[in-house]
Amino acid sequence: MTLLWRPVPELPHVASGKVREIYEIDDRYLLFVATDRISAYDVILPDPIPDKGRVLTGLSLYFFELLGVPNHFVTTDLSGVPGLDDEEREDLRGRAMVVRRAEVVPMECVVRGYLYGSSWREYQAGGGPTTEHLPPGLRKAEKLDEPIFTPATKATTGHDENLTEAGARSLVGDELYEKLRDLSIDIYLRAADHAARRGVLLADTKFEFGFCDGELLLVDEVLTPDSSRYWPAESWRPGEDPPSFDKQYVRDWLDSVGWDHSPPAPPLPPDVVEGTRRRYIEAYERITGRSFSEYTG
Ligand code: Q0N
Repeated sequence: MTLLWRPVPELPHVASGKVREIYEIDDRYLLFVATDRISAYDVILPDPIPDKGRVLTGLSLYFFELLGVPNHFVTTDLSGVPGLDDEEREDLRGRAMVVRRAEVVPMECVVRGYLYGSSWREYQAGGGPTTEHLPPGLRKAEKLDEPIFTPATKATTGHDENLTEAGARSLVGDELYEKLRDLSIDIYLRAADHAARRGVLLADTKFEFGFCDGELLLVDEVLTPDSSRYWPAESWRPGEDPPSFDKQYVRDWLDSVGWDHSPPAPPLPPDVVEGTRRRYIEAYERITGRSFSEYTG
């Protein structure tokens, strides 16, 4: 079991997320790395969750293959990536993807099948950009009759900002808006159906798209617990807060020690790290129906 906190390949760094790192291989390819960092209540916790990055990458690979939608994934074989020593290659195994470099569309393509999170907050406050087409009288976490497309802008700092339909159309143009909406909803429906058969509800998810050689590609990570809200089907009740499949365990511990959600977060005891790791692995195994130890080899 190897840990990855801050990968440091000798490659130019392109972008950082809270938990992901992107490096440049050359003018056509990037190295997309999921680290073991974890955030809770929007704060990066001081301890990594071993194998979390592999769970996320394994889920992305599973869905890229299942969906059959044109995407940026090239290979997980790092033997052709220059500038890595053997130890770095081993640390990155299973959590790094070589991807095609694309021109990323500046809009997060969010699809929601349930009314929760920022959409629920808007709805409850009397309506907002993501709820403009919803009927009145819905409860928190209620299943929507049809999934809704609720795109957001990538805020460079702080939170993403939900767009109105008109705002999204003017950002990317009507033609691309309609293509991204239809494709995002179609992917959501297929993934939600797949997860539901395995006892997991896909409450909402976020996709990113890009253009490469004139082709529209699904980029970023897909349908991971970091880009999606997964709920155990048996604990979902309309009107209540369902537990997060992956993060509830660590959130409950953070709540139990009275942390006020302002950084830094307290260090995690080893049993909380291990319990959280188990939940991520369980999410992988439940959603894919595959064994995680087979994935990691
Ligand atoms: C890219 N992001 C934003 C880190 C990742 N295939 C690609 N080609 C060119 N650029 C990108 C990709 C991809 N994927 C995407 N940055 C660069 C995604 N961030 C969000 C925060 O975490």
